[in-house]
Amino acid sequence: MTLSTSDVAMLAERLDRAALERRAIAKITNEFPDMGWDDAYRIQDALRARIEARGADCHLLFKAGLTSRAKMVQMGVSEPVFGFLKPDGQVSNGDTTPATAYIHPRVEAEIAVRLKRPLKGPGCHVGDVLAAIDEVMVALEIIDSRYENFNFDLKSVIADNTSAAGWVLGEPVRFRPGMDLAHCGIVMRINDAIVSTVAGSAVLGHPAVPVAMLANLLAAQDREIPAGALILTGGASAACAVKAGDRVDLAIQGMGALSVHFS
Ligand code: 0L1
Ligand code: MG
Repeated sequence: MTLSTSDVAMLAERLDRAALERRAIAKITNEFPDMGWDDAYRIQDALRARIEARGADCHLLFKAGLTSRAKMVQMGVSEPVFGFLKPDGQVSNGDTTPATAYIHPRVEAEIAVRLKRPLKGPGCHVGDVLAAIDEVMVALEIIDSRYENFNFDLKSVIADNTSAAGWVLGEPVRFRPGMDLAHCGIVMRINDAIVSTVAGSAVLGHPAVPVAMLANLLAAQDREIPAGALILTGGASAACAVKAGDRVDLAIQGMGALSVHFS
């Protein structure tokens, strides 16, 4: 830990303003190259506190990021990251969202899970996660790094709440024993052109893996993933840039489909 409490607050405010004003900024490690991993999550926590002070309740909304090999290669990193979703970032399935609501939006095909019981680490594993899942959903994450040209390192991106911006969910499907989240096919299309075809196993081998990792990360702060939590398990493919006029369709085998339009 190298950042003072006032630096953490200043950087959270900087990132919050950049998001509110849809303005890209330089990555924060340019100015604070020695900041630690815990500093990055301290800034993310301070950012969440600012957002919750405006009336948002984020305590059941989690996301994993950088979970697929394709995404890690795209961003030049080798580890997943974790953040939270903002309630007002949700776009209803089939709806239109203005491209101007974002700085430089990209979309990611994801599997979302909702838990029926809490998950607490350390030692949380895939079996615990599978026993705790109540529902699964097709999910599209709309990411929007607050950094110029998506140019960042892992610490900067954690502080920036892992580029979280928008999210779309399909209809919930009851999770049944034997439902195979690793081998389900995932197809994303933009304007009817297929932009990715992958399987759920692209997410760290199984989408339950990042959920277990999140529970174990939170345990270090004596926190847990509460019952009822929604978790976007991370992009199964590289992220695709979108612009006004684009329509995105996402289908996952056994889970259904969703669509969203950018105006
Ligand atoms: O959800 C994600 O995988 C995004 C993680 C942050 C990196 C990025 O902006 O692509
Ligand atoms: Mg994502």
